[in-house]
Amino acid sequence: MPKSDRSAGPSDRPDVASYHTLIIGAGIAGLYQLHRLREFGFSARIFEAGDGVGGTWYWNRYPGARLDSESYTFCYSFSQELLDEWEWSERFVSQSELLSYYEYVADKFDLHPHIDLGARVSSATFDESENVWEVEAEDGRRARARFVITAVGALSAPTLPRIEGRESFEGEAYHTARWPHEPVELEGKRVGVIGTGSSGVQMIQECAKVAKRLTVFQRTPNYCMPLRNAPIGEEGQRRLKASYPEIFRRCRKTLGGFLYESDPRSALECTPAEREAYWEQQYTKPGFALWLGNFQDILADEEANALATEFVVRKIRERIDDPEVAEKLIPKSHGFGTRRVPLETSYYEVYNQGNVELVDVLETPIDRITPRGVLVGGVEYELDVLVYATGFDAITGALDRIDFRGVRGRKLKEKWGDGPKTYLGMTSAGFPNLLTLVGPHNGSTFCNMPRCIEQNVAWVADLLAHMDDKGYERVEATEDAEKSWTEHCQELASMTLLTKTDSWFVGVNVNLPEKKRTVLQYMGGAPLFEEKCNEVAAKGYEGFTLE
Ligand code: NA7
Repeated sequence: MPKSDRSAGPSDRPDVASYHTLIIGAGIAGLYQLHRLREFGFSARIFEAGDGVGGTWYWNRYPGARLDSESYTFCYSFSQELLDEWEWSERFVSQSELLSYYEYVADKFDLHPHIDLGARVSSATFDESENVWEVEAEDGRRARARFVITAVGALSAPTLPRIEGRESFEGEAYHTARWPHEPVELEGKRVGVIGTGSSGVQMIQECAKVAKRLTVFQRTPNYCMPLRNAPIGEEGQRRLKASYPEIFRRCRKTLGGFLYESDPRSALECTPAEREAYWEQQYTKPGFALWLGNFQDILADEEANALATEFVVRKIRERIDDPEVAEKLIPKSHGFGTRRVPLETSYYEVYNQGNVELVDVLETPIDRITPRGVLVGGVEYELDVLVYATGFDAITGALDRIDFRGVRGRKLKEKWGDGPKTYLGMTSAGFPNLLTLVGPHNGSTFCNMPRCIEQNVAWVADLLAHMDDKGYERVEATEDAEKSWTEHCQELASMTLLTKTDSWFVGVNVNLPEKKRTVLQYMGGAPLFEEKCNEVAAKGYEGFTLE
């Protein structure tokens, strides 16, 4: 139960501000965690690296940046007032609209006075004598807190390619996740994009509309599917608001926290005509309908996956005029849905335009970046603007960039050197009072983020309230609980084709050759994850030592 007289935090020291909880990050997770803890009466503060709130949606402001989740499944569900007040203009809104939403949320719940902006946390050290974390930001700002909750995002540590000559480029160069706040002029320019993941695909289709010449440097093609965006009119708003309870109820039951549920049939048991009819039906639906609403075995069985892949390949081929270009755009190294499926509106048609050229850098790798452009197989592509849509050090990257020191000064990064070891994807033995929202092995890493974030946040707040009620100052996962959770995550991962394919899902990143292939996600689905977390809480936080 919320209380207004919760403990303020560890004993004050005159030189450092002291809080019950210090949250790192003011994105979707951090904002809600701050609100929830404040509702519970705890003193809490956020250190946020950016100069504004919104996390991922603050940083990713490249042209075309847009939701791939339906806006009305991506919003917070915890406040009826907020649901009533806010109106989404489109089924899949743009980054700017989403960012306005987070700013509105921060204002509405009076969160700004509790957020330090421009405070990029560099270290967090656990003081065992007092059971307190000492947190420091790069600019020297410090805080002491009983608990640290990380809300640093799963895709927030961008990576740049390790290509010779990168620094020598004399034009403008930007990573999609570090796009400038000022408008970047692309009209009439010679633009190059390296990377064809979700960010690259969104960027490319916008850029192709205005660039004089767009050169796409593609390593691995992806199976991109139609987004099918649409405006939400007045009648749509009314219906949407009336259906929020049903929307959230349905999302809570599906594996990925979306409205799409896989079909219980096996693709292999259906006749070719039945399969085709089902796929055609799913293909006309928006978003991830075909990916996450497919036959139950297409992401587990190679034969079933090959059939679905054939269907998707046909759909892609139909949209590209030049068969040679089409061949290059069709993935050969993996089956449909085994990597994150980028969503698009005009992506394939872009390659029918005279101002767009596709350069296959898998066939002929980039030699180097030159002052004037990109050199591939001895051909120099001259550019005014070079865009790196080259992805992230996923899931563990943002945590690794903070020097976490737990019991006896142990470094989290070193502990996780061979892959993360966690209990419930929210805690790690040897790091008491440290809670990771959307951390590795957490249900939210393969989920429609806000749906699972709300579960994470509520569970963590309940744990802290329980500790406060009982007078506990320290919570730590046991080694045994951590071992069995980590093994459980590995076992679940072995059942899906997603972990057999190279992608950020399994920590494979061409720009981070030192990062080991590992299980980063919880693949049991959101409902099972929530059930496990609730079970642990119901058993008095089984698997934790509370002192
Ligand atoms: P992704 O999906 O990791 O995509 C990165 C892209 O950049 C991908 O096509 C990479 O090719 C390519 N890349 C990376 N480094 C290089 C080098 N050195 N040379 C050529 N090409 C390179 O990142 P996104 O930002 O698009 O999306 C991340 C997630 O954000 C997405 O899944 C959604 O969940 C939202 P590769 O595949 O490694 O061959």
